Amino acid sequence: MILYHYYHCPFCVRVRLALGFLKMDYEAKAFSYDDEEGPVKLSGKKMLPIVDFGDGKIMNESLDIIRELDQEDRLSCASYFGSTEEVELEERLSELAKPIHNLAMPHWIYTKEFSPEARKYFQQKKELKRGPFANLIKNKEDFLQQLSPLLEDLEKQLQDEGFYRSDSLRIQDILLASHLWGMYIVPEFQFSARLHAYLQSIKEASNFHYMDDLWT
Ligand SMILES: N[C@@H](CCC(=O)N[C@@H](CS)C(=O)NCC(=O)O)C(=O)O
Repeated sequence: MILYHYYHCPFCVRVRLALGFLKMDYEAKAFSYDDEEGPVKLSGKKMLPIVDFGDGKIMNESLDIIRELDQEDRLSCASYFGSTEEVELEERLSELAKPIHNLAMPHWIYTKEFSPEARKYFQQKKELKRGPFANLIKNKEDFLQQLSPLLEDLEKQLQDEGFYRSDSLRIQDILLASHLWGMYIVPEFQFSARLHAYLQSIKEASNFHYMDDLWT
């Protein structure tokens, strides 16, 4: 099985967390963000993650991939997909994603993942929707203020020394952690001790190393 991914991409991180938690063997191949041809050749569109299952099946869409991977329901996908909790969590994720992406994007492009060409490509594409990255940085306090109550509320949903409304790690935790992870890269931000402990416990259970292999 081969996972094609971008390091920073929360949807790709979802799949990496799931693969790690499920202890599945796979090869990870990162695309440069400005490589249009590579993803299109594999799946017909420039969108990652893509998983090549090795039996002729090639899939896009992080949630479809995770459902396919979690055949034994170790992430409790069966009770999550199609439930009111899915609707509620999707709403929470999209609220979180707005400030997180505005805060993280200008910093993602200076991680080792991005060549100068990939950085330019990403910035030009994202600025069409969000405006100049320089303004995102200038307005960072606003985004931090938007994020703060969302994180406070999220923290209230975590069980003592446990996970999101549960004692055990479930798909919900993978979806939350993959979006929150981007904030580790924002210099002006610090997670609360509880949220940091939550994310680290997911990292440990999923043997997740965000960008480690970029340095080997
Ligand atoms: N619904 C998709 C979303 C995936 C997605 O948005 N991927 C972004 C990276 S975070 C992408 O590949 N964008 C390519 C581009 O905009 O050039 C999923 O859940 O897998």
